Amino acid sequence: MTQPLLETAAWKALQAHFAEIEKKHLRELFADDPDRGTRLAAEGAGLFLDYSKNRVTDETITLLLRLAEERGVLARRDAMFSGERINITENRAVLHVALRAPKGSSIAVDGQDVMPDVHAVLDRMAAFAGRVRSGEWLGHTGKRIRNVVNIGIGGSYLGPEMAYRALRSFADPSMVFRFVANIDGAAFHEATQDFDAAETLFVISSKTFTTLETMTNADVARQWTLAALGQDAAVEKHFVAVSTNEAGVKKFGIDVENMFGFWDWVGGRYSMDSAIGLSTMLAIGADGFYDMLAGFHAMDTHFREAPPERNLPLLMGLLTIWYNNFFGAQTLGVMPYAAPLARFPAYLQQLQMESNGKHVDLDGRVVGYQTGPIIWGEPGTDGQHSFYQLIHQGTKLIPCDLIGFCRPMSPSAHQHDLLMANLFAQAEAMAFGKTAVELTQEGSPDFQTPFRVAEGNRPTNLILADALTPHSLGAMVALYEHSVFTQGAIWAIDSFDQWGVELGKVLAVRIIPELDPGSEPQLHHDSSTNAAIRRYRARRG
Ligand code: G6Q
Repeated sequence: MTQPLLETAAWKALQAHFAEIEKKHLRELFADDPDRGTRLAAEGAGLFLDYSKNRVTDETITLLLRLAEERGVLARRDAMFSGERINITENRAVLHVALRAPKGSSIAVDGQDVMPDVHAVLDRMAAFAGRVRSGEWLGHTGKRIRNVVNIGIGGSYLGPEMAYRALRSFADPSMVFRFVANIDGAAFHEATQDFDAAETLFVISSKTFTTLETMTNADVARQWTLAALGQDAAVEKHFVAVSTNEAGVKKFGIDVENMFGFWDWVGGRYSMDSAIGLSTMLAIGADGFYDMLAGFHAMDTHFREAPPERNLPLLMGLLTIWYNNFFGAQTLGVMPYAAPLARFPAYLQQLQMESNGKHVDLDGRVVGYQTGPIIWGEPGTDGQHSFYQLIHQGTKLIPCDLIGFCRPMSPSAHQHDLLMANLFAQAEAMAFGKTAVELTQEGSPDFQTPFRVAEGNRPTNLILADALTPHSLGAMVALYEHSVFTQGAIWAIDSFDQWGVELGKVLAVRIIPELDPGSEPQLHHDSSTNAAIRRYRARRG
């Protein structure tokens, strides 16, 4: 039995320390400690983290690191890297770190080295991607593949879509990539309406190959292809699968030669660097994909080897605990100052909320403390013109991660300076705000002053990389993966299962036949659900 979190010495010390820190303003912390802006920073895997604009002192960090030690975070990290079955509720190893370990390394699950299989799949993916990109792989009618549609949902969708958008400037511009997740037929229709089936490849991405949304969309895709190309044989040239379920793939009619596998020790939300990343590799090529894996691996190595006080994921995870459990912050904002990272907050939403949205600890006890925060965000500067108002002057504390890149993501260096000026200004405004005295000095009319006061003391992490590249994207995703890991280890929860998702997967199945127009079902739900189903049946046309 793990010691209950709230009874640990480090937790109690943090509680006492919090009572002091809570009253301190970042203005005071900076005034008393002029070096903190350079001292409270760390670097790893090409990423720079400035955490000085957090409501912490050196003592806070020492106490948080002591908490990590007392909770055995680093021992659990080592257990994960060595292939132990740390996902106890599913009795599985958690080895996404093996997906990006270089050739020649060895990582064993139950005494079996998994690395030869990992690289065998990567080699097959690279060969396939090379054939499609070069035009050697042709569609059923002999046309070159120009369009790729990834059909998958959740962990089999968010990573590939996020990565494609982020790395579009590295992608083959002669090919179009789309992503279909939603079971709403409108999603498939919208993604394919301007496509020629003869030039379109579907990548059916599903770990289980049973997920209702994905299997429904895959069937629709097959009908759409056959309606245009006429023959069953077309499936072979226009469908490939990414899955762990060989039997399911065969049953669907995809040749297992065109199936790319992965393993039960890869969680869905940790799978964008497995074969689930096939669409990413088709877009940016095998070299680009390997570069992304190298970025992931560099952060893995940093997490394993950097001393705790300079360990980026460890520090970020602990800061999340600090706000979540001591300040009572309910949410964490992630604002990438990079338009190509538009889907990064959504990606992190799943990574964090599915991993740490748990209410029971590893011993099966209901936790008596808050676990995973709500993650949300939009790219800067867009968010500044909508919800930042609440961050600056509302009543809620919202710690934010602000992410930026030193080199422009477009030919316009000037625009990039404007973007980054906004990032730096927002971090400054959130920390230091605007006092009544400053406003008066600036000529603010007295009647307006109280409304214009911005209290400040809003904490931020600044994450900077030199450029948005496959490598830095990989490092950034791994940074958040290991921060999520750190939080889960402190809370002593299983960050790698998802029983709530499994529940959702079965609920709709009972209602589907009740919506069948030809049936007269006896409804046995609650009165609200019964009424909603009846209304829908009567009005759907
Ligand atoms: C991820 C979750 C979930 C999963 C989807 C798709 O960690 O388990 O988001 O990825 O439900 O599942 P399949 O890949 O099996 O279709």
